[in-house]
Amino acid sequence: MPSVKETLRNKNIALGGWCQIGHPAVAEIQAQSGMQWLALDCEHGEASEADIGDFCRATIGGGAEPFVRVRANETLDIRRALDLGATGVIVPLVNNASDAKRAVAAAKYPPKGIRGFAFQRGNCWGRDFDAYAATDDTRCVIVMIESREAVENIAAILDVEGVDGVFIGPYDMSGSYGIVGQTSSPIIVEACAKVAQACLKHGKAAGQHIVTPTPENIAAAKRQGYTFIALGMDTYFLANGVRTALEMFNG
Ligand code: 3PY
Ligand code: MG
Repeated sequence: MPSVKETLRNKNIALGGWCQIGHPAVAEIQAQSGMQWLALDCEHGEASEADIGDFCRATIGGGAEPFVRVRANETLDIRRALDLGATGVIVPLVNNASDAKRAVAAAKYPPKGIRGFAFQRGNCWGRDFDAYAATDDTRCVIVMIESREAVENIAAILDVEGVDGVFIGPYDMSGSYGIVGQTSSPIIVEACAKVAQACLKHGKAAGQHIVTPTPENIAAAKRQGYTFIALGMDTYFLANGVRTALEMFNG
């Protein structure tokens, strides 16, 4: 199977899963079920930095690529996620080109960036040091567009070299437009369409999280040209499965 990076470069859909529960079994199950990539949510989930290594082991063991949504656009959060074996980072709250440059710099080795060299899990604890250091470009930097400011600056953000694509955060975006939680309001729909169109124009991947998948929202995401798609979420699948079984039981 091509890597996520190659899939996105070829303008194909890279379908992934979302892990808010830190336990590696949750990643293993989603990976074994056929997801191409999984993201460990260190911003809003239960996972912490100490969970990243085992998340990467379980995800790769299950046949998927490990991504980390880092806690914040902080150099060390991005460096640690990659060092622990993530092949991509999803960076929250990128509002302008300078935020995007900061995220890319953290993810790239000099001279392109400021990532520190070391023996670490990502390079098999040093065994593959040279090969790993020479392949920065195989790893993804996805920036989150989740504010009005980011929508207004979308062209400048996409112009930043090293940004592979964007991932829309509809909830934060709704908050920044003063309509908290109204993610299907025409204002947010229009903002998302603007972002998706800008991605198509710049040849970069447009991403979104279909938190509660339905035939309609899946069809809409495909139609609108999104290629970096997270489908569902561990917590949602679990709660939904429990509710469905209870309904079946209770008639
Ligand atoms: C948001 O909607 O703001 C998110 O970050 C979703 O993951
Ligand atoms: Mg958010």
